Amino acid sequence: MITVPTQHKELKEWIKKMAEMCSPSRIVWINGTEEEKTRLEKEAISTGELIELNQQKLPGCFYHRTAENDVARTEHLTYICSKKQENAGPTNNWMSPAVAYKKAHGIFKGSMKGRTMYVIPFSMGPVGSPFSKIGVELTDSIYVVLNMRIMTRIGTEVLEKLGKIGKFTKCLHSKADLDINKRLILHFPEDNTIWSVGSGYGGNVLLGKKCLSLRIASYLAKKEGWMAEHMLIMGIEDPNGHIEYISAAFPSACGKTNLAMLIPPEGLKVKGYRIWTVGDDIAWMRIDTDGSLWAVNPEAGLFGVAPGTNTKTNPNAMATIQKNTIFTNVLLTPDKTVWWEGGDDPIPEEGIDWKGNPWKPGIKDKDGKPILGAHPNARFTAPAKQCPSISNRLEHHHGVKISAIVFGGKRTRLAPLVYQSFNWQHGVYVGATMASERTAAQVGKQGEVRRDPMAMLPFCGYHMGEYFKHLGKKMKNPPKIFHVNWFRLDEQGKFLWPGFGENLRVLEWIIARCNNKIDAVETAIGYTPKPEDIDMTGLDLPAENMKKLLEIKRDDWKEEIKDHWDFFYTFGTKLPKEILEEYEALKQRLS
Ligand code: OXD
Ligand code: MN
Repeated sequence: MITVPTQHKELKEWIKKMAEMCSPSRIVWINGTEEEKTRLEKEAISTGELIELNQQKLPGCFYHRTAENDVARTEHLTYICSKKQENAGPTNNWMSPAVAYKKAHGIFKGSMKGRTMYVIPFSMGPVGSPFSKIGVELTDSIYVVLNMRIMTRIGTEVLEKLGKIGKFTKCLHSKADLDINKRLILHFPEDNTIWSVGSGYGGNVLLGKKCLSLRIASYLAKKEGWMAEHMLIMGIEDPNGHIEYISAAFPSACGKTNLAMLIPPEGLKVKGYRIWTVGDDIAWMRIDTDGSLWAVNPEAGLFGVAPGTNTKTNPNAMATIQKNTIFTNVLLTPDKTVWWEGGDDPIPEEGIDWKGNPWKPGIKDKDGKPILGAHPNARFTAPAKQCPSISNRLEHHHGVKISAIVFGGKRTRLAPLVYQSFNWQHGVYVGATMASERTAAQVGKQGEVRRDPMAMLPFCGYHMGEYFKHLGKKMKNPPKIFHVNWFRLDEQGKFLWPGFGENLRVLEWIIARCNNKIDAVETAIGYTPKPEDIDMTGLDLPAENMKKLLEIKRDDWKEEIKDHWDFFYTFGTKLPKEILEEYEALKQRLS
C-alpha cells in the first residue's frame, strides 16, 4: 500500500488513470528532501542512467548520456492540440486532441511496465506567489526527477500549496523505448495538459520549461491578461546602487545566457557597474497597478549549452557549474571530469565521447569528418542560486520592474548595433520581424534568414497573429523597446563588435535612453546612438567600425521589408491591423 500524500481528488483520479494506461510497477511521490535525492542518485548510478563524476573536483556532479537520436528539441514532433486548427496558427504543428490522445495512448500503453512512475509536484515561480503556476509531472525517468529538482521548486511544499482543489498542469512523460518514430510532444492548452513520450532530452521532457512555462503559459497568459516570454531578465546596477532591469529575447543560440551573466569589461569597471542575473531563458510578465511591466523568472535553474562556455565567454556560468550540476552529452575524461569543445581546459589525451565511444583528439569518422567529444547541444543543469551574479529578486514573488525590452538576432549585414523603436506599437513590430541568419554551425543554406518573432516561433501555444495582438495591448508606463545585433561583419567577414562583456556599453546607452538622459539620431528604422554616446573607454576599436556598426543601408532594408511582407502574409486575417500600419509606415520612411 502506498500512502497518497494529497486529498486533491482531481489529482488522485488523474494519476490513477495515467497509471492504468502506463502500467508502472510502482508509484513514488517526490517530496523534495535531500535523503530522497541521494537515494535516487544511487539508484540511477546503479542502472547506468547517471555516472558519478569526480567528487573531489566536481562535488555533487553527475553525468548523463541521451540516446544518439535524442539530443535536441524535436520541433517536427511537437504539436499544439487545440480543438480548432486555426487556434494553433500557421507556425505550429497541429493535431486534434482526439487524434493526439489516441495516438499517444498507443505509445504510452504499458510503457512503464517494470518501471517506477515518479510523481513530481512542482511550482514554476516561488512557491505560493500569486504569479506562480503549479504542475505535476509523472515520469519514468530519474534523470527527469533530478533535473526538475534543479530547474523548478518541487515536493511536499508545492503539494501543500495545491491543497484540495488548486489548479495544476497535468504533465505526463514516459521514455517508452526512446524510439524517434514513437516520439510525440503534445500540448493540450484547453485541457492544461502536456503529454511527452519517446524522448529523454531536456527540452522535450523537463515539462516545466518550454512546454509549461512557454507553450501552455503563453495560452494561459493570453486568457488571463499577462505575458509568457522567451526572455532573459537582468539588472544593471549603476554606481549609485540604483538597479534598472531589462528583459531580452534572442533566438536560441544567440547568447542569452551569456548576456544575462555579463561581467563588466575592464574599461567600464571604474564606473562601478554590477550585473544581476534574474533569469536566462523565460520571463513571465504582467502589467501592475503602477501601469508598468513587471517580470518574474519562473525557473530555479539553468539548462545551458556547454560547448563554447568558458571563462572568457561566461565566467559566471563557469563558476555556477563547479558543483551540484548534471552534465549531459559532454566528453567524459579518464579522471571522471568533463570536457567540451570551446571550454577552458586543454584537450584531454583521451576520453569517452557523448555517444559512449572511446575518443582521442583529432579522430575522424569514415568520411574524414572530425568526431566531436561533446555534442554541440551538450548541456549543464545547475541551480541558479549558485550563479555569482544571481539576483535576490529570483525568490521575490513580485519580480522586477522592466525598463527596457531588447530584441536581437544574428544579422551579418542588415541591423545596426542597436536601435530604439519609436514607441510600443513600433516595438512590437520590431519584435515581430526578429530574425537570425544561419551560420556555418547550422544545417542548411548559409546566410538564409529565419524569422523568429520575439524568439517565440517554436514556443507560442496559440495563433501567432493573436499573440501579436495580445502584445500590442497598451500600458501606462511601457518599457522602451530596442533591437541589438552583436554579429555585424566587415567586408572581410570579421566581426565589427567584440561582444560579450563589451555589450554593457550598449546596455548603458539603452538605460540612458530609458531615463531620457541623451538624444539620439532619428532614422527610418528607429533611433540610433550618436557614436560619441557609446562609451568606448578602454576599448580599442577603430572609429570607422562604429560608423559601420551604426550604418543603415536603405537598399538592404527595402529588400528586408519584402521578406516581412511575405512572412506576415502567412498569418492571413489574424494579423493585427497595427502590424500592417507599422509595415506601411516603415515602407514610407524608407522610400
Ligand atoms: C533553449 C532553447 O534550450 O531555446 O533554451 O532552445
Ligand atoms: Mn531558450
